Amino acid sequence: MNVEVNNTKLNTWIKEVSDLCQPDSVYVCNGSKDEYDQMIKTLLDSGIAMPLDKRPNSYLFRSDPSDVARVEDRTYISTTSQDEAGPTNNWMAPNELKAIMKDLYKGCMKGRTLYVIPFSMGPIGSPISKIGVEISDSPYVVINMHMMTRVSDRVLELLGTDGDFIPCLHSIGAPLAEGQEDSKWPCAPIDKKYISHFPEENLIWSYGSGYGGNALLGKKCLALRIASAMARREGWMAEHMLILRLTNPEGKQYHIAAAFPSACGKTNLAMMQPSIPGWKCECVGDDIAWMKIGPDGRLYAINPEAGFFGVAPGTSYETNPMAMDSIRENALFTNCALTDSNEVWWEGMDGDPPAHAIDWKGNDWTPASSTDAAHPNARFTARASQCPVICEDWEKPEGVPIDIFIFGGRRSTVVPLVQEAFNWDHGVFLGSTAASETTAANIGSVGNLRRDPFAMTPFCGYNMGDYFKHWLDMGDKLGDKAPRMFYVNWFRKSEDGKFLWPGFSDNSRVLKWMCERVDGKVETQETPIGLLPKEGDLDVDGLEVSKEDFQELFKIDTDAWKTEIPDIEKHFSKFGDRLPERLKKQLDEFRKRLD
Ligand code: SAT
Ligand code: MN
Repeated sequence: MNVEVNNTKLNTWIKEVSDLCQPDSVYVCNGSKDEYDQMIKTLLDSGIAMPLDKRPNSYLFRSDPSDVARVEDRTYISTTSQDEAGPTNNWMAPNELKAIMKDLYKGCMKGRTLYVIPFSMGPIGSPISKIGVEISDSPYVVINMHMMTRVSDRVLELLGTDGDFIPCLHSIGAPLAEGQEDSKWPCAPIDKKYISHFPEENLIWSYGSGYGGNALLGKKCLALRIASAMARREGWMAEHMLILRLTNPEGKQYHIAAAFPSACGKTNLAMMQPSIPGWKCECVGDDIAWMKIGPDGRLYAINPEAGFFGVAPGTSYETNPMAMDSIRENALFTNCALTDSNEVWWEGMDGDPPAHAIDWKGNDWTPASSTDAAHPNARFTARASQCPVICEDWEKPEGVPIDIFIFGGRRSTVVPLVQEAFNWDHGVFLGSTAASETTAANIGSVGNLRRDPFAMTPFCGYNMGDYFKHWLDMGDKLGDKAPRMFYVNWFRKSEDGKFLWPGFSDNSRVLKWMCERVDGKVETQETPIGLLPKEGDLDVDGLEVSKEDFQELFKIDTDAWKTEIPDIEKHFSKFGDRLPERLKKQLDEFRKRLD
């Protein structure tokens, strides 16, 4: 071990894991630039990292084609009783799951270095932050954790001799025999991958994958699955939400937190530059919000992460210039294509596609190829501090006060551009019944409609019926200080399959209407599904959307909504008696309004 660790729990754990996994060496990370550079050098020497000529200090990585996204089917919430994990989570009893995984962990780091990565989610030392330590045998994980979390020896200092932390054990599951040549992206086959959470003891065990949320354990595993379970016990919220600050031309600030499923535009909205004059948008976070009620009774949010792990395809100067500027240097790219001039490329990037490139699998690619050059879940990693519109208060320990909650998903039909909830309970009903067409962020089929309550289906660390109850309880506590709730759908399509709404910077028009609702400046039209903007209230100055398309965007087809009812009933029935009565009442009232 390169340094002495003084924390008793950490020392014992490192020893236990070393005995089990049998690495060649143990290295304790300090988060320094030197350490980062050293890791990059090792990755360059072994040909795993590819340097990019046009982006200083930036590198491309290619994963194994079997290891390209989160694996929800292999993700477990392991609690003593299955009921505690609930119907939306895979479950196995802790003893059983641990026995299987201990077998897999046995000798799994042979030929590799065990990295100890001390990190903080949230500013180091802040009362709302949580300390985790990830043990991993992947240098790719180390450099990504450097950007996505606060890795530092100050974390170890803070832990002292007896401080507590959340242990996050990760192995790619690919031991090296003596003299065996390593592959470029070692990992275990899909049926050996396990992403396991033990929320009763705040513990994470991940095995077999090196990609994103499966391996960077501070993100979905700690900051959502484990944190959501802690939040419920302790009376706060851990949500799959971006956080942004919108400032109107008079200088009034509004803070918005929005929940959309993975790969549905959170990063784009978080960094959006308004198309309406005089309005300003700044990013606080693009994926996760931790929220607590402050001394004034309002809800305050922090972004526990330190970087972005964003979907590359579709990101361009047209759709998200601030993301493009965030990744000009010091960025990591995974599963993007590589052009002949050593530059990354992906579908939807500005300009013409390159005449020739090497695709994400390492094969020759031309625009005539029948396959994508970049994987649809190709990602960039960059520090949040590199974002030109990062909010000056993004690291404020007390967070920013939330005025507006937005829920939504990807729906090509039925759901209008925007609606406001009648009240908190109705908002919780909208959040709990949110549905979205599936994306490439998970291994599985793409484009199927699934209910994804609050965009938390893959991330809720306990019974989702109880999670709905927690939302209702938080509303009761917040009372008239509760944020207003809205539901949006940027993705409605016309019959001939084109998007009806331009989205991106024009989403500011919808946000402006929400702010005006908060200020009581505009009235609404009441419909069976919620409150819609009155004609003329949505600012469409300078926007080229035809009258017909506009009508289509806001059309409420009662028959189509009636066909949603059986699906919502089926969805709710899964939760049995854990489904709060107040949501049953909401469904009854919805049914009546549609009649
Ligand atoms: O791979 S991650 O879980 O980090 C990205 C996502 O699915 O949101
Ligand atoms: Mn996400």
